[in-house]
Amino acid sequence: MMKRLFCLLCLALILNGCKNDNVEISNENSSVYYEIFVRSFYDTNDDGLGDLNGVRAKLDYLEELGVGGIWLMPIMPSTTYHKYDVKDYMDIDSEYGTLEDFKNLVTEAKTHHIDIIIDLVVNHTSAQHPWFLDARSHVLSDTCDQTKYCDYYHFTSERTSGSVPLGNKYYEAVFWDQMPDLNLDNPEVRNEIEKIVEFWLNLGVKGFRLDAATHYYEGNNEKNIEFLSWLNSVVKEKKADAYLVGEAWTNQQIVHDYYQSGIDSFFNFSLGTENGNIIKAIRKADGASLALSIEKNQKEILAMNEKGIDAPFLSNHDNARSFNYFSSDEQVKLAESIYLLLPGHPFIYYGEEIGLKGSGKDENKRLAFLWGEDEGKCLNPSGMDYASPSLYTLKEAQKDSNSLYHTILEVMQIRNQHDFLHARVTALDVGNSNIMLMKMENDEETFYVIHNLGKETITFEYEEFNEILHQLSPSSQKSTLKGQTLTIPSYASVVCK
Ligand SMILES: [Ca+2]
Ligand SMILES: [Ca+2]
Repeated sequence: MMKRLFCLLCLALILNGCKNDNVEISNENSSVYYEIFVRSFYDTNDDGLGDLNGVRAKLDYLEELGVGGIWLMPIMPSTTYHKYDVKDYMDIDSEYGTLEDFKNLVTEAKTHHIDIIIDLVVNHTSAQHPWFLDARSHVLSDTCDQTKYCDYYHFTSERTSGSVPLGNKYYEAVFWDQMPDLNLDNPEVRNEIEKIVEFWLNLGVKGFRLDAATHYYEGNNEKNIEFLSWLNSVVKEKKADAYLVGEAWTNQQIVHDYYQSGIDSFFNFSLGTENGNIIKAIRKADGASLALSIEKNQKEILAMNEKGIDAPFLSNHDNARSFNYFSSDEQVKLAESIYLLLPGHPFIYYGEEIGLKGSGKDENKRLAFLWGEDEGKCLNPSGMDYASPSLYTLKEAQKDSNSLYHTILEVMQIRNQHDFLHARVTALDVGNSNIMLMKMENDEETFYVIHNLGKETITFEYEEFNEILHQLSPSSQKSTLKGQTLTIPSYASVVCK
């Protein structure tokens, strides 16, 4: 009974916090994905390595957080801790569990309204993949005419940039000699990829995160777009509502071109990461320019693909943790509320909600989630050298109502009450560059998202404001609307209609 009362109290607080009584807050329409490095998330068999059953064990947690999808970093058999070198595209790495575990995860995720997308790494395989092992032995015995697998890769007689020697030949391996690049021009390779995507779609995945999309054909964007178009048709033919998000880690103009492929989303690297527009805008207190860049970006995406969807994020497994970007807690919270209240599919990187830290070596960016209890605890990747990984554990963060965790939870609850996914953005100028004001329109409603990136409270008038729907403030000072005049404290956010 006590527990029940406590829960009701929590719910009342949450609803009150959102200033929207009688609204059931659910993740059912959430368009926010949560990126998980399975190895560092939650361990269920006490070997210190997170596993698929661990992800399943935390579906309640993720549903409560308000996410609607999970991106699982590579889960297929591999030789490395990160598993971006795949040895077998149709199985689960034994460190993470079994195909049975995967099926259970997908089934249970559905009951939590959570979709699963998995990392699809087809620029290269592992050098231990049977295709490459076969090719390798035929290259070494100069009998490539007796196998089809030499043509799965790029063997050359001359050294090229990104190639490594093997016998008297070279093979393309742009990332690492243990990651040979596939020959994506070979119809047999494309046929294999088709079988792989079919295999996972049949297991119930919503779609795929496409690793290294700018490297498919090194330095050839035109061919990359052609390959992505092909992959998009292959997937959508099998599952019309599949979701595909590409990693095209390059400048924004090129990313816009990639949208021609029909791939739903590409990660917005210009916006996120340590050098991205959100961080720059907060440092310069320039919300007006940020709003303009959001509007412009969306227009350019839609010009290339009318169904294109942005995929904003702050950080991921290849970048310094976003908590490292700022000196003040208020700025971190503001960054979260800026990107989590944008159109599209925002991606939270696991641990972001507890202020997990890490920069420098890749291992440091992929540290164990800190649940604050022994149960489920994972070992950090070996080789990491980051001293103090987190401000707090989840347990501590949940107890502290001022924690980043609570800010993110609140932002997610706000987001999930509106159709942010399909909102069209117009940047509005209020004559103060600290203010980021975006008009958002979807088929059902028009609303306004306002952030104050400045250090002072700002008061301004905007004729279309009627009512504050939701607000967030890092201080005890609240935003107010009198008539059409809004007063918004430093680093606060407001959603108005
Ligand atoms: Ca384990
Ligand atoms: Ca390649």
